[in-house]
Amino acid sequence: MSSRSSGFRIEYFPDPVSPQHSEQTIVRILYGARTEASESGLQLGLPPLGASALCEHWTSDRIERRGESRGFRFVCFGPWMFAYAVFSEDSSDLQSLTRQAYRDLLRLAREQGYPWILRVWNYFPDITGSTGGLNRYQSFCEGRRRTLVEDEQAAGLALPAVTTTGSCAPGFAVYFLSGREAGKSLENPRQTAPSDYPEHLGPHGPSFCRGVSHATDGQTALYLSGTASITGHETRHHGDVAAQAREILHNHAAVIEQARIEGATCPERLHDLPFQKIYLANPGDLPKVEDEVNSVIGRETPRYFLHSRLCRDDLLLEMESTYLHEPA
Ligand code: 3EB
Repeated sequence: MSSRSSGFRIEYFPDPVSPQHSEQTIVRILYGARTEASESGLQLGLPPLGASALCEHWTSDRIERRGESRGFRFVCFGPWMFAYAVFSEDSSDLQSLTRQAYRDLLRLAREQGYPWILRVWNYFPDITGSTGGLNRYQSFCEGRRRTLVEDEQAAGLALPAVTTTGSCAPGFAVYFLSGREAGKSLENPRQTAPSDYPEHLGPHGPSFCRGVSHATDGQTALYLSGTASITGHETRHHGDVAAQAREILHNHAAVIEQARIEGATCPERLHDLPFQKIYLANPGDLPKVEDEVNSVIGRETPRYFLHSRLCRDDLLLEMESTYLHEPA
């Protein structure tokens, strides 16, 4: 009997139980003090709360090739590709850097045969810092939009599920999962589609969607974007971190419901999400968030707290999750 799985897995290990790099390793992502990409994996300057480091380990029995191209390291496994890079801001402003990084990302994905960008994570420091007219998050959004929406090579691509938060160390980190086959972009009826955000939030709405469902080759996935306490386009529950956490879980439930309506394989309930990755602006808020999460979804779901900065000063936390399912 083979226990080989047809898809890929994501597991988390608190320090010091870091797993070794193996033939099945797609990537090891280490959350800690610095942001750096190397052959052995990706380090992100997002300090975990309650541990000195946290290792996220992606594995698959189907790794076919590994390579380096266009500034990214990539791994192809079955119908998926994972790639990561860290870019220095030394010689370019954030908007130009983002625009170029996304061009390279799209080219890489297309050249390798995995053109459908499903899920992207972006981290850079000082996310609400000023650059003159726009703040850094808005500059990032403009650079990303120039490529993802305005470039000819992006024509016809659906928007990915995304997390973009502020890190605590220099370096612009981007990692993503793309596919040979398209996913389905999902919105949340409780929230304005990001691309339709009003102009006071930035010259154009950010280029992402609330979630992506993807079914391919024996594995179905639901990727939930970084989700904040926003309904419509407005931040809710100013200064109340517990209420923000509750609103976020409500938003997750709404995206899951939307995925179900659109025919995707979904977790039955919020409790069935395998983990919650929680980006927290103020480390001191951890006990309150922990209590609130317990009261909404119970204690079972593993949760990983990362110290981060968020793209609006009034957002106290964001939460994301990924649901992977292989039919028996
Ligand atoms: C929001 O809902 C909160 O610009 O890539 C969440 C997920 C947020 C992704 C992005 C921003 C992004 O508007 C912020």
